[in-house]
Amino acid sequence: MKNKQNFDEPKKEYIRKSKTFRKTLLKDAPKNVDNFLQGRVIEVKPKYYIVEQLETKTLFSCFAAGRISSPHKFSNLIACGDYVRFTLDESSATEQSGLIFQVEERRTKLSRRDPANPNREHVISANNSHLLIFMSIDEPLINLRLIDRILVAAELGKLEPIICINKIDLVDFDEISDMFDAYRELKIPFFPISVAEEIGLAELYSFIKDKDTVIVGMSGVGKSSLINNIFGCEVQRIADVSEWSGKGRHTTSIVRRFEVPFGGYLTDTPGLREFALWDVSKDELCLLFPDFRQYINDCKFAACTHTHEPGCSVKLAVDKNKISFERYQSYLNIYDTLDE
Ligand SMILES: Nc1nc2c(ncn2[C@@H]2O[C@H](COP(=O)(O)OP(=O)(O)OP(=O)(O)O)[C@@H](O)[C@H]2O)c(=O)[nH]1
Ligand SMILES: [Mg+2]
Ligand SMILES: [Zn+2]
Repeated sequence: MKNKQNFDEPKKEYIRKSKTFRKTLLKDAPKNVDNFLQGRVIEVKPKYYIVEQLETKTLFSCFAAGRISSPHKFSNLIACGDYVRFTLDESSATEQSGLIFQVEERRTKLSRRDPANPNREHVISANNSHLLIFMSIDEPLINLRLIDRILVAAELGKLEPIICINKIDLVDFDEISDMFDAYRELKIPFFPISVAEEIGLAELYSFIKDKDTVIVGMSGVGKSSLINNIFGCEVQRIADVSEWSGKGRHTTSIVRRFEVPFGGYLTDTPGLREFALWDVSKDELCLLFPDFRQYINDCKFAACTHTHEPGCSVKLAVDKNKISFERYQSYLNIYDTLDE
């Protein structure tokens, strides 16, 4: 059976209690899960999950069982995109309702430090192939620091990054296009677009066709507008730009995965308020900046942090414009926020 190796008998230490469904606390997690249904979480609601059964594509509303077997000790139990094992809930009045008992190991993930608890990981979406970093050039203003931070998260989560700059109808993009040269040099697929004016969309769509992409970005940049454009109707609510105040307005509040009409999948996510990296130390950060890698072994001090030391090859490369000044600012900015 598909993915069977991931559903061996649950190990005791990995069995965690779920917060959402304590009432059905089981004495033991089930030992034989072969008869369970296999599915993928396609939507995370505040109290339950929409799970698509793998074989039939039937949708079920599932709660987390009282105890769930999961290989992820430090993160949220269930994320959008997770492969799960579930049973039908026979006590439920509706047939399309189930209980999730197991979560499979995540192959890739978009994750950050849980804003509510610095000791925990918050996985926003799991098992996607690509990460679409979605920004607007203005309203809200482009944030290069955030792009670089999310690029590090892509590297950590084994996701292929794509960068998309929306709302180019608001500026003369040719004038400012060189501010993105560092990403072009890194060979990251780069798409300046305007959803409103339908500029650059064909190129973006042909790139994401047949891929499994999660979109991430600040609130108000136009993520849901893009999804609606793809479907040609309002599948996701969007907020009028005149209502948008720059902070605190979040139109999309749940993570939701869509099968797109031209092939492939797109996962819409709520706008980010903050994005702190999870599970990266100060000394490994430079390795997550691919444009720094060729310089880091030539520094005068073996333990160079590339922040202040004399004879630092990374700083020298910045001075000679071989490393982008903005990328280096992002490195310093992230470095400051990390634990030793
Ligand atoms: N000028 C301009 N406005 C746009 C463009 N695309 C989207 N907008 C507007 O930007 C505003 C926010 O769009 P949304 O699609 O709701 O943004 P979002 O990223 O989904 O926001 P959250 O759900 O809060 O994360 C809306 O008023 C859109 O009409 C564009 O290409 N140009
Ligand atoms: Mg949205
Ligand atoms: Zn150095």
